[in-house]
Amino acid sequence: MRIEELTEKLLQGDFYAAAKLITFLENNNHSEQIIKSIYPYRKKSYLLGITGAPGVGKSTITDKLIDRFRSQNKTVGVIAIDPTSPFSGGAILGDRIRLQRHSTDNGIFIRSMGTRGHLGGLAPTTNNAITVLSVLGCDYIVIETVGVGQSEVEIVKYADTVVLVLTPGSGDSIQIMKAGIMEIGDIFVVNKCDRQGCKRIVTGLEILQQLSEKKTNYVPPIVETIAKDNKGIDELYCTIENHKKFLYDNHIHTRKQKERIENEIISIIQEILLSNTKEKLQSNNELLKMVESVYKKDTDPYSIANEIINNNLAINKRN
Ligand SMILES: Nc1nc2c(ncn2[C@@H]2O[C@H](COP(=O)(O)OP(=O)(O)O)[C@@H](O)[C@H]2O)c(=O)[nH]1
Ligand SMILES: [Mg+2]
Repeated sequence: MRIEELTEKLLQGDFYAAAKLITFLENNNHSEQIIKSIYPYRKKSYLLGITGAPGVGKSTITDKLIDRFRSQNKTVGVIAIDPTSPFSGGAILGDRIRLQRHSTDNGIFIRSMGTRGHLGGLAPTTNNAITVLSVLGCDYIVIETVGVGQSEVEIVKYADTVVLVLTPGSGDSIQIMKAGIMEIGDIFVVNKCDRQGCKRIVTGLEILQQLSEKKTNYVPPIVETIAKDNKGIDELYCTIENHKKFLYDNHIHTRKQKERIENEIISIIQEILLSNTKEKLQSNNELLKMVESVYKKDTDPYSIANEIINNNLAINKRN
């Protein structure tokens, strides 16, 4: 099917077209044409980021939240990004199987994406997939990403609500605690509360909460869950809705949307510059010569990088 037909079908709410278009975008095939033609038709989707170390229960939580959204007749798009399995061509099997039970429901669109082979990280592809799901008309778009603070998953920062999941026994939790998490999470979920050690995490978070209370007028709530048994999910759902209301009431939502567009533009610039430059350098072995001259101490990496960028800009200007 041609791109024009697919975008036309997407505008009519066709899931198959959405899936096809995301594949095109993932392979950076006609990305510009697709995005240009659909961008103005984005609907009012609410972006929910769910992040945390591998195995903390993000997919399980997403799965249960989907039920809550669906019971309100809301449509949901899920983008699961999994940089931990770069060779499997996408997300871990567990996600697929667990989320599969929703696959016959027309109000749910689920897509997993790997991070392999993307110049300039994951941001452009993820942004584009979000655009497709927004045009499709999803009321909620959930983005599941692994880890915090890696550049390729920074996209989650631009979600309207970021849910950071912690759990006892994952070493990362302690690391995350140190890394200024109050700025990352809008809501903290301590999952696997059927296990020992949860109280310790909750107490740690409460201390951080008190510290941050002095600085801002929003204090990220803590929700304790046992996601596998559907416990605490109702509370999490209400907490998300409360944060959503907070964003709208304080006009923060619009600001966030604009920040997201800013990020989108910058990531496209990065991608274009990087792919242009890389192509040119590789086409005439130029990079090898430059490596050689740095190796021989004739010059240094910064000077070379600047030279390449300036040449590139000059060429683009001429064209
Ligand atoms: N004990 C316990 N296990 C859970 C809970 N929630 C999820 N799990 C299990 O933790 C494992 C990893 O969950 P998953 O949702 O795939 O984690 P993700 O990698 O963060 O997406 C799975 O085996 C889940 O069944 C919970 O509340 N308690
Ligand atoms: Mg997962």
